[in-house]
Amino acid sequence: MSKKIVVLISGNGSNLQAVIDACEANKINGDVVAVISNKPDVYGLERATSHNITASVVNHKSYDSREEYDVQLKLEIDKHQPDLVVLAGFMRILTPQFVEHYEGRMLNIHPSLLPKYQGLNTHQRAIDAGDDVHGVSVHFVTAELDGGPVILQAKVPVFPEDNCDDLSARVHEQEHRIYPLVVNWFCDNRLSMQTVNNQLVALLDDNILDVTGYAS
Ligand code: NHR
Ligand code: GAR
Repeated sequence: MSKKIVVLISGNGSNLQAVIDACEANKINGDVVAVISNKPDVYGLERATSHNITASVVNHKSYDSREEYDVQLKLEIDKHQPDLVVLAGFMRILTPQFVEHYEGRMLNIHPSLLPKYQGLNTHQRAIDAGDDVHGVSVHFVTAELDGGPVILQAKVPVFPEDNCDDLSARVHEQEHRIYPLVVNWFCDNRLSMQTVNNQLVALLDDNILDVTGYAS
């Protein structure tokens, strides 16, 4: 059975586009059934509508607390009964209750080689630290921010003359390759999150993925 995917965004939506394209090319056994943004008027919403995908906004500024916001967001998502929720540049921290509801079926792409540089401004932090390798991680979302089990990473070089935009562009290219691949694994029932020996891990074809992800 083809899986139903809801994608959450806050901006440009280039990762959303990569997932939509892979679905349309039958490289993912699933369909993006809805796109939801916490910010109005972002380009990712236009990408959705131009592919005849339902797009909506649940604006965080209209709610007094994160708890109230997450209740609304969950209602909007669950209208579509998704098998998988994909965070693609979604910029709001989610409450533990929300995360628990989608446990094992929510993915995020984070622009660093986790566990390095959790949180924001990852490219600048990698440059400031003088790293010569940087990259991107896809992980299951847990209550711990950017702390859920890593599934797959891709590495990129950092060159001495790089500024933040150069590095960000290099990472983006890899993001668009690895996110559809991981979404495809999930939709083919190959990927899960489980507790093994008291540790939360990502499993691909029943093999535990290393803490830094497959092929890292
Ligand atoms: N929520 C939970 N519970 N767990 C995760 O792993 C999450 C999450 C929500 C989003 C994406 C994450 C990233 O890949 C993500 C992972 C936003 C912030 C943040 O500080 C941090 C990490 C991520 C996303 N957001 C500010 C906030 O107050 C707002 C920043 C802004 O609007 O620009 O929510 O990096
Ligand atoms: C991506 O680089 C993604 O890794 C990052 O935001 C960008 C979204 O780009 N995510 C985060 O920083 C999450 N806090 P996109 O909107 O073009 O997909």
